[in-house]
Amino acid sequence: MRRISIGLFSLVSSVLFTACSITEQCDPERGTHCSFDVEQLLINDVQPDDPLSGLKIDYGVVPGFNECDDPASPYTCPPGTSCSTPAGSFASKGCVDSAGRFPTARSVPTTGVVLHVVFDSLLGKVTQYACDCTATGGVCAAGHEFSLDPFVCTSCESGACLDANHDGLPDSFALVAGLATIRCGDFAYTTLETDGEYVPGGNQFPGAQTGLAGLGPALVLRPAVTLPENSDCTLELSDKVRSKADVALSKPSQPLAFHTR
Ligand SMILES: [Ca+2]
Repeated sequence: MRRISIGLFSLVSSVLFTACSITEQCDPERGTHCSFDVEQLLINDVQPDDPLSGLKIDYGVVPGFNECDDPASPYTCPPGTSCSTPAGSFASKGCVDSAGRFPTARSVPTTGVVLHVVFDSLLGKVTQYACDCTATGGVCAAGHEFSLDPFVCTSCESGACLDANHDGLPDSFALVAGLATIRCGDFAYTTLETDGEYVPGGNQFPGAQTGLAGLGPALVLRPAVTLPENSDCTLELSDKVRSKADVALSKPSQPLAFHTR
C-alpha cells in the first residue's frame, strides 16, 4: 500500500516537475528565464538597515530602504555615497560610491553570521532529503545519506526517503553541501548540509513582520563557523547554485564582500 502511494506521488510529482520545467525553461526568443542573478545580499551587522531583522543591505537595491529614486519613499543617501544607477543590471537607482558600488557591511559578527542571498528566480536542486535508514539502526552508509529527489529516493540504500509519519512527504531535508565558500584572507570555509536553508517563498517587498528577512526566494546561510576578527571577507557561490530553469548564476556586478568586527 505504501509502495503504491509512493509510486503515485512520484508519478504526480514527475508530471508536475515536467510541467514546471517546460514553463521555466530558458526561451531566448521570449527572453524569459535566460539570466539568473543575485538580487540582494543581506548580512547581519551591528549597524543594520533594518532593526527588525538585524540585516544590512550589502549588495543590491531594496524599495523603501536604499532605493533613492522612489518618490513614494524619499531616501537620502548616507555620506560618501550618492544616488546613482549601480553597476550591473539594476532597474532602480541606489546609494553607491563614485565607482557605482554598494557600500558593504563593515561590522559583521564573527560568530552567528547570517548571509541572506536573494535571487531573481527560484533555485534548482539546492535541497536534499534524508534517506530512510531505520533498517540499519538509523545510520546511513556514507554517500547514501540523502536523495536529491524527494519522491524518487533510489540513491538511498533502502530505496526510500525518511517518512516516519507516512504522509508521502520526506520528513527531513538539508542543503546540498558546497553551495558557498567564505574567504577571509587565508581563512576559507565551504558550507555544509546543516549551514542554513533554502526559502523559496518571499518577494521583493520587505514584510511587515519580517522586514528585510522577508525578501526571497533566498538561500539563507548560517554557517556554523567562527570567522576571523576585523577581516575583509568574500562570499562566493558555487556552480551548484543554478536556477530552476537550470541557468547558471551570473557574476554579481561587484564581489560579494563584507568586513568582520
Ligand atoms: Ca513525512
